[in-house]
Amino acid sequence: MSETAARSEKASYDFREIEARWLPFWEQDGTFAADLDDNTRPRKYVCDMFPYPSGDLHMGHAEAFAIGDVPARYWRMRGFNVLHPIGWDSFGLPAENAAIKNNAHPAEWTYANIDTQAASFRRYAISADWSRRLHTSDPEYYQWTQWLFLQFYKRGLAYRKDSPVNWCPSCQTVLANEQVVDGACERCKTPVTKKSLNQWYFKITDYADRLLEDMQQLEGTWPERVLAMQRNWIGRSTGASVRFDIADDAAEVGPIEVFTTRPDTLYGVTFMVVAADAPLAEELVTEAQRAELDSYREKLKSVSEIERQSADREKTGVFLGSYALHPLTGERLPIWASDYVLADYGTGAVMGVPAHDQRDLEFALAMDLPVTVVVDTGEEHPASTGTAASGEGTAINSPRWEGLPKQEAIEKAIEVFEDEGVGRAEVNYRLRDWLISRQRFWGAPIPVVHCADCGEVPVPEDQLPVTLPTDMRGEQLAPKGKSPLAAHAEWTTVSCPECGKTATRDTDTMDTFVDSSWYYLRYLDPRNSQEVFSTERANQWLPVDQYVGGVEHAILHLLYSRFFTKVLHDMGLVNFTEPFSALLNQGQVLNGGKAMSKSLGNGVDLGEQLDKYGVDAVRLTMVFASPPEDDVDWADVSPSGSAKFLSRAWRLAQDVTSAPGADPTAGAQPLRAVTHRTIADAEALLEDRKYNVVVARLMELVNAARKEIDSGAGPADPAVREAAETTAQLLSLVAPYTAEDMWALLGHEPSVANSTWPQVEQSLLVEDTVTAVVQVKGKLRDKLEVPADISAEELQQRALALPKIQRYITEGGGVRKVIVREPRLVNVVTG
Ligand code: ANZ
Ligand code: ZN
Repeated sequence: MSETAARSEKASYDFREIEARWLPFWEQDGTFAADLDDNTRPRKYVCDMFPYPSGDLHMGHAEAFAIGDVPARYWRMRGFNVLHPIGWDSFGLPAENAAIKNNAHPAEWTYANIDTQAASFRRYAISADWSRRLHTSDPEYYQWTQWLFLQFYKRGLAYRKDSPVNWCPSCQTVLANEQVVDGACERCKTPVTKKSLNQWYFKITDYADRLLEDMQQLEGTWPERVLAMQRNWIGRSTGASVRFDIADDAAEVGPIEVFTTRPDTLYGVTFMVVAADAPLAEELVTEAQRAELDSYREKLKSVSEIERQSADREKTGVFLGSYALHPLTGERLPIWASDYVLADYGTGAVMGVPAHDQRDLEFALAMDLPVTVVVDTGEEHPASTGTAASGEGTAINSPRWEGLPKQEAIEKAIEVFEDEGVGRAEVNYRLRDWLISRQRFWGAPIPVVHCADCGEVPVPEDQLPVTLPTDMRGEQLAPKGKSPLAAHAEWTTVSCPECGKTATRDTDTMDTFVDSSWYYLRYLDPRNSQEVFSTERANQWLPVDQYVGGVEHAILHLLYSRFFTKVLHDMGLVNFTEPFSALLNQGQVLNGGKAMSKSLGNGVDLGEQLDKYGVDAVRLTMVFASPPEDDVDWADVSPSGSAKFLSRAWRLAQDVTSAPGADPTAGAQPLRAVTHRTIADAEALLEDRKYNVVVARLMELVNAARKEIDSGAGPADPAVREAAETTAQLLSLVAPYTAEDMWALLGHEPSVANSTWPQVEQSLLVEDTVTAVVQVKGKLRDKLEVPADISAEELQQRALALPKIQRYITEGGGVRKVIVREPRLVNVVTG
């Protein structure tokens, strides 16, 4: 049936009617379901970072998903077999807190929110394949999260250890370093304390080097700042480790190993410092000094990690009473304990080189320790200026590498260490192992059983999933310093998989970052109950061609996903080593220059915007506002302007009177040139992800077509049809409802999303040119043909390159000034 016939001729643009017409069509048609077994077309995988079901969709989702839909729809029209799935990251604390408050089970809140978001997503008309929808809190999903844990465990990549952890006294849970912001819990803002707990870790440090090196694959397709953040987080330092024996009065302890990036400063060591909260401090302290150390350590407990690391903090410490021996001179060096040395970096001990390290200098000045200069940097004596001499220079007072410049001195020092057997070259990383256990309910239970006889026993794979109990609710989920699961005797009590005796389940659940480290693989095979995913499909479809999401995930989520992919690669499950070939970080949606927030009262409700302006106008506004990477300030944009443009575009389709298939070559050539120039430019702009410019160009095309209808050849001109069809196709990338309706009005079968991208006619692309004149000192000297839209820089460059003009310049004594009036005039002032 032709849609055109069914409608009155004078109908006006009504987004509600259009939305109601097409949403059911796409759903019934299954327009966006991917056929993964179709090997006839090249593949593209577009993945949006999946949402957390915190409530309904918000403006940030609206922006991210509008942006991610552009390449997905574009590639589809270009003939690719496009996979564009959707799912939910549905484990996590908020569900649990809501359950406690409302005397419910976390699943109730979670799945209710997912339903709400799913309805909004459908209305928002993302070209998503709903048949592969997944939720990380479904047992069908977390069974495989647990299975992956077991594989990590088998490979020695999952282990337990006691360690001081960040503890939020209010959430009653462990926090990863990155969940501690300014010394407080990221979620509830309570100051974080330290607590020693037995915790599960993933050994991501084994992959530190590969995580760094493989970034070469991402150069140019990931934002440079994200790569820089990853690099910093991994924090590779090269240097040496050096061994210091303990002086004879305490010979049964030690030696102390230190990591240093400046082995060339060894002769400048005047003291040693160990982390006050490390076991080493306790080993090294003499009886006489023990009480002092204890009281220092007590005070330290209330100091946050951030404070400890802040550079301008006053240095404090305790002399431990013992001495180390300088490995080359044998000199006795006092050993101190201080909080500026971190227990979990390097070896937790440093050699104090106050002349060349600022922190050591401050410590030496505070404790009245000697400052020995061993690199001549030309700077004044650090003890008198308070500033360490950290610049380049040559070694002095350093018998074994006297006179060598810094880099050579470093190399020589390492050689000497190796010869003397006191040290060696070493690489150190800031990256720590990934603490994955949480003492919370709403996560994937760690599939391990603890048996009095057998110890730690992994749950056999055929007993997965270890499901969460469904009969806990409300107060039963409240944090009590250990996992709420520990209180469920029936759940925790099991027979040991190895010996059959009564044993207990591990009651910790996994960090939700574990769930999100592999979901992009599960999308290929979300209902597979036999394996985690199909290797064959994964190798066909991944790496993801375009990953889209917020820069707040620039470090952890991406690092963990990269780590998972490498482990899966090593297990032989995938043949690639990076999960995401290209990454796009969309900007934030602001209102009045600030992030939207409840406390500022500047929030904008997405639902209201959609009701008022329509889905397409909101989507178009998001994409048109700025390049995708930049922020969008909702106070500065005009969704009503977008709605007007959409109605203008739509009217084109309504006005066209030529029949489908009419030959455009008979139509108005200038309009055809605009149409084809728009298509050609759009292709380049889309590859370049300048989606906002595509919209701007589309607006020009609509204007040109309107002009042709109103004051040119009129609505029967087949060139007008061509322009309107092109508009519908390009517009479908951002405003799918309007575009689909236009497509139907133009007499085509739906869906425009599956239409073939228009072919550019090269012959129509010849540029408009103009003649520019070049003057030297006001006299006409030469002319040249240039594109009408040439830039001032380009015009100047071309003019100055003319041989004639160069001659006049040389004769005139060189260029003094150039005046450019693009595209028609360049005047060179010489002398
Ligand atoms: C002596 C020295 C002399 C150092 C000098 C620097 C300059 P990055 O680059 O961050 O890896 N260090 C080592 N372990 C530490 C710890 N647990 N807590 C605090 N500081 C520690 O830093 C390595 C440098 O940081 C090491 O090199 C050590 O100080 C210090 F002119 O050793 B250096
Ligand atoms: Zn046992």
